[in-house]
Amino acid sequence: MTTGMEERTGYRTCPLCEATCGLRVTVAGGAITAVRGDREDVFSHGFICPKATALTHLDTDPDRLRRPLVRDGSAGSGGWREAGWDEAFAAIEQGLLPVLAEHGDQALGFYLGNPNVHTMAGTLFIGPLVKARRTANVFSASTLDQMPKHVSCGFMFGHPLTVPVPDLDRTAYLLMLGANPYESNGSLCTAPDFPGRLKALRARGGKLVVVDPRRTRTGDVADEHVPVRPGTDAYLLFGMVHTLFAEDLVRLGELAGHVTGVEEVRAAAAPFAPDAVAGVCGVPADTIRRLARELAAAPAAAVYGRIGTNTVEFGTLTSWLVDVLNALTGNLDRPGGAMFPAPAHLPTPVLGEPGSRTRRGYRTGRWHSRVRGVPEVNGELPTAVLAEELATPGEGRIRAFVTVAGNPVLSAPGGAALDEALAGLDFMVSVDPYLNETTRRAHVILPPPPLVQRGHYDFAFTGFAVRNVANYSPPLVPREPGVPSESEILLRLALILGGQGAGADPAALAEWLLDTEMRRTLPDRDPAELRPLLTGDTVEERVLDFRLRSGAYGDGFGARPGGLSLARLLEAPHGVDLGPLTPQLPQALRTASGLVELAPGPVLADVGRLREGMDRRRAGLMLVGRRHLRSNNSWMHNVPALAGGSNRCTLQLHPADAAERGLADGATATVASPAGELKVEVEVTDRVSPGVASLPHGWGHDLPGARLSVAAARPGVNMNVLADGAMDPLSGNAVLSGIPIEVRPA
Ligand SMILES: Nc1nc2c(c(=O)[nH]1)N[C@H]1C(S)=C(S)[C@@H](COP(=O)(O)OP(=O)(O)OC[C@H]3O[C@@H](n4cnc5c(=O)[nH]c(N)nc54)[C@H](O)[C@@H]3O)O[C@H]1N2
Ligand SMILES: Nc1nc2c(c(=O)[nH]1)N[C@H]1C(S)=C(S)[C@@H](COP(=O)(O)OP(=O)(O)OC[C@H]3O[C@@H](n4cnc5c(=O)[nH]c(N)nc54)[C@H](O)[C@@H]3O)O[C@H]1N2
Ligand code: SF4
Ligand SMILES: [Mo]
Repeated sequence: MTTGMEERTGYRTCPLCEATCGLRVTVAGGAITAVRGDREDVFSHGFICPKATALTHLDTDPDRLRRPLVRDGSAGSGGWREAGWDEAFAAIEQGLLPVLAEHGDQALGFYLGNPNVHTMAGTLFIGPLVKARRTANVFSASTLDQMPKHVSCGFMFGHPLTVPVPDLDRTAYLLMLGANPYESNGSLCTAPDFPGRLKALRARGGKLVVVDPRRTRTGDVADEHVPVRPGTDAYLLFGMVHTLFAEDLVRLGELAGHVTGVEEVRAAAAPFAPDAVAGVCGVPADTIRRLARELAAAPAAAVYGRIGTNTVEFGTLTSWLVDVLNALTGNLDRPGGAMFPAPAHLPTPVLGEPGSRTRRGYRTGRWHSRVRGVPEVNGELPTAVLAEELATPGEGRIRAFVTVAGNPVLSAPGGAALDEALAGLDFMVSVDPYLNETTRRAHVILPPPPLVQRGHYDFAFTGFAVRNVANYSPPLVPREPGVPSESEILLRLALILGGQGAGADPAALAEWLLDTEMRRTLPDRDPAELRPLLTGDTVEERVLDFRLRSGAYGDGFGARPGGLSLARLLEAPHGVDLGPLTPQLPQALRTASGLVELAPGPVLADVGRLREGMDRRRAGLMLVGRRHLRSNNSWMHNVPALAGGSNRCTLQLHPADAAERGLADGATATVASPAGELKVEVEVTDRVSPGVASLPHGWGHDLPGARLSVAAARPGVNMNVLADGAMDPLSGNAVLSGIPIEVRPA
C-alpha cells in the first residue's frame, strides 16, 4: 500500500448490494475518482449497475461524518460537536454504564441494519458486540426482510443459513416469485449480471415465469408474467403442490432416501386444490395446474421466492412451500435446480452423528418479547415490536440503545412511533456515516472510515452465490493514524459494554475471539501453533486467512498445497473461481433426523391459519413496495447522480383504480391505513394490477435534524407509517407487503 495520494487503479468487490460485482476503481487524492466494471472478474465479467458509480460520491459526500459527533446542548452548537475518538468512547462509557448499572442488562437494546452484512466488520464482530451483555433485546433488518426463509430452512435443513439458491446458469425453468432482480440485482441469490443470466436462460431455450402483482422490468423479459393478489402466494404454491400429488407428478429423484414428511405434505395440501385457491390468489386454476406440470416436466427447474414472499402474513409458509416444490419435483440439490452454495470460508460439511451438536435441529422461541410475548428467532426479536418495547413502561424496558448501520425510523413499521420512542431513551449510540433520521436521536455517532480504506471479503453473500467464488479486496488507501476501522469501533464498544473500559485494546479481544474460533473449528490443533502461520495486516485479514485455510478449498495449513489462503486471494485481484454449485446433501443437513424435514411440526401447525384465511373477503386496495435500480433502501438518496429519473417516490395506481377515485396522474392523494396516513403524488400506470398500489420504501427525508442535504431536497414519504406492526407469527417478519389501504384525493 502507498500513501494513496497519487492516481492509480485497484480492484474491489462492490459492497453495495448482494450481487458482489467486481469493480475497477481509480483512486486519486485518497478517494475513488472513477469506477468501471472489472471485465476480468471471474464472476461479474465487467457488469456493474449505476449505483457503483455512486462510490465516487459516497466517500467524499460533504454530509458524510468523518469524526465522531457528540450531543452538545450549548447555544450555537446546532446540537452536536465533533469529538476525538478517545473522547467519544469515553462519553459512551460514561453514558451507557450508569444506565445499565441502574436498570440491568435487559435495559440494553440493539438495532442492526442491512449494511452490516455488507462489511467484514459487521459479519465478524456484531456477534461479540451483542453478546457483551445478556440482553434479549436484539433487533435487525432481517425481520423486515428474509427471516421467513431462515426459519423455513432452519426447520427443513436444520440450520437457518442452509438456504438453497436457484442454479441460475444451468436451470431450464425458473419460477420466480416476489423478486425483481432487474431493479434489485438479486437477493438471496448472488448473481452479478442477474439480467444477463436470465437472458442466457431464455437463449438456451429455458423458460422464465415471474409471479408479481406488478408488471416489473423482470416480468417484461419473462416468458410469462403471472399477476398474483398481494400476500397470497402461499395459496398459489399450495395449489401447485396439490396438483403434483393429484396428478402423480411427485418425483424426489436422487433425494429419495434423504427426505421425510412427504405424506404429511400431501395431507396438508388437501384443502388447497387449484379450484379452491384460484379465487383467493387471483391466479386461474388452469394456470396453477399448468405451472405445476411445467415444473415437474422441466429437465431441471428451480422455484425462487424473494422479498414479496417474505414480508407477508404467511411468509414462513410461503418460503417453505418454495422448497417443498423444489424437493417434490426432484430439483432440490441437483444441478439446474435449487442448490446449496459451498463458500470458501466454511469447512467442508459433515453430517453429524445422531444427538451430536450439529444434529440438534433448529428451534425458535428460546425467549419472548416483553410486551407482546412474541418468540425469539435466530437470537433476535422482531423489529415490528421494537417501538412498543421502547415505549412501554415497566421492568426490563430498553433504556440504552445501540444502532449499527441501520435506519429503522424509515425502514421499520410504525416509523413515527419509533422515532418518538428513540427520543425518550436515556442513552443511544449509533455507528453510522450519516446524521440521518435515526442517528439524529443518538447521543454519540461513530462514523466508520470510508470504503476505500477498508478491505472486503463477502462472508455473507458468497453463502448465497450461484457459483462458488472467492475474492478479497484489500484497502486501497491507508487509514489516517488514530482513526479506528469499523471492526475496531465494534470491538471497543463490546469492551466498554463488557466492563473492560473505553481504553481497552480491541486487538487483544480480536485475537482472543480468533483463538476461540480456531479451537472450535480445528479442535485437534493448538491455536498457539497456528497463530504464527496466519498472515494479514488487520484483524479481519487474519480471521479471513484462518477461515480460508481451514475451509473447504483451503491449504489446510500445509496439508493441501495450492489450496486457498489470504495470500492466494491477494495474488488474484479478479477473484478465484471455484466452479459451479455441487450437490451438498445429505452432508450439509443439521436436522435431528439427518433428513430433509419436508413437513416440520411448527410449519404444519401454521397451515390452519392459511386455511382460515381462505374465507376472508379480499377487496379494496392492497399496498406493495418496489425498488428502484438507482436507490438502496433509505441511504443513497443523498447521491446527486442517482436522484431523479425513474427513482421517484410516487404512489402507483392502476388507471381503473385512479379513475374510480377521481385521481389523475400527478395528483396528490391521501393514503390511509389503520396505522397511519400520508400524502403523496399519484402515478397512474397499468403496470400495477387492479386493486394493487405501490410505494417504494426508504423515503421520508423531511424530518428535522438530519444532515442529508441532497435527500432533503426531494424527501418523498415514509411508506412504513402505513405498516402497523403485523407480522408472520413463525418468523416475526414484519408484514410490509399487502397492506390494506384507502386512497382519496388530498
Ligand atoms: N415498506 C418496506 N420497508 C422495508 C422494505 C421493503 O421492501 N418495504 N425492505 C426492508 C429491507 S429488505 C431492509 S434490508 C431494510 C433496511 O433497513 P435498515 O438497514 O434499517 O436501513 P438502510 O436504509 O439499509 O440503512 C442503512 C444505514 O447504514 C448506514 N451505513 C451505510 N454504510 C455503512 C457502513 O459501512 N457502516 C455503517 N456502520 N453504517 C453504514 C447508512 O447511513 C444507513 O443509516 O428495510 C426494510 N424496510
Ligand atoms: N436498487 C436496489 N437494489 C437493492 C435494494 C434497493 O433498495 N435498491 N435493496 C436490497 C435489499 S436490502 C434487498 S432485501 C433486495 C430485495 O430484492 P428483491 O426481492 O428482488 O426486491 P424488489 O425489487 O423489492 O422485488 C420484490 C417484488 O415483489 C413484488 N411483490 C410485492 N408483494 C408481493 C406478493 O405478495 N407476491 C409476489 N409474488 N410478489 C410481490 C413487488 O411488486 C416487487 O416487484 O434488494 C437489494 N437490492
Ligand atoms: S449490482 Fe450491486 S454489487 Fe453490482 S455494481 Fe450495482 S450495487 Fe454494486
Ligand atoms: Mo433487505
